[in-house]
Amino acid sequence: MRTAFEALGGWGQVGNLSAGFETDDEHPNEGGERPRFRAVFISDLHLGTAGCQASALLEFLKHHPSQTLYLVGDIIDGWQLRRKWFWPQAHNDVVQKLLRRARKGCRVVFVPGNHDEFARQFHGHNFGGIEVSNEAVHTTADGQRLWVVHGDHFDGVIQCAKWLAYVGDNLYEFTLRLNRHLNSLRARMGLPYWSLSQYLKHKVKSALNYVTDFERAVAAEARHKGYQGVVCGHIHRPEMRHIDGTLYCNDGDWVESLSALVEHMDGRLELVHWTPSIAERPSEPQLRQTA
Ligand SMILES: [Mn+2]
Repeated sequence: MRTAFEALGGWGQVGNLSAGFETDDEHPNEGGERPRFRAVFISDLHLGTAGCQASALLEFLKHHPSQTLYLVGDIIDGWQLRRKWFWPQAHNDVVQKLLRRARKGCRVVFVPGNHDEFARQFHGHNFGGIEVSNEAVHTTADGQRLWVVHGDHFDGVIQCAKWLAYVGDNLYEFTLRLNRHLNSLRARMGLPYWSLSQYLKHKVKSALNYVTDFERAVAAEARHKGYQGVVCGHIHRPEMRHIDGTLYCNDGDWVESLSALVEHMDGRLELVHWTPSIAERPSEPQLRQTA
């Protein structure tokens, strides 16, 4: 029979005693450090869909303990879950990890997006230490005030939301494959060659225009509201740059880009692209959900 000491991992307990923040229960010797970042911003996890890279996210969170964690929308994909229930263990682990983080003293702020808009009615409430707020303001160590918002409200402002279907290289590759099948079928039916990829290239171009328009619109609104910058998500396009003097940050997503925005202790902002360890990588790229 295993002793209680063995069951708790033996030597790992010592690490537990000294750890203040964000001790990882499974790996007590790994994550038991004080927060190394002032703030971490993540969005577009799309938990509840097959595209969500939950284990990579868990790894990332373990390596990025922070004082504040912003969940910038589309965390749980209510749209997909309503259609088809999909909830593997790893998705549970993410939710548990977030709750545990809040319990260990990290301020966790959830800014709902369009896929989890059901949470918007809980604005101002607190669930297990997680604050729900439809928008937030983050002040960096060097005094910059950043507006934190998911970004879907700008869909209505911008013409042509056709980009929705065209974001993501995997989808593009899939379309090229489809193109081959389609044209062999057309050939058998005696129809001339028709290039789906040409058609798509035109569409991708308008998708890129959409991205630029989105970025400009969000930055302009942040400026209009008197903020020095903005942190958003929604379009699954990680980015950090100044647009007409306003800092535009998009923390990306955990479906495609595996990216986050972090604020170092000195107020420096950085876009982090997470590379999952070999063991965590999915064997084959899948068709992923977008925005
Ligand atoms: Mn969204």
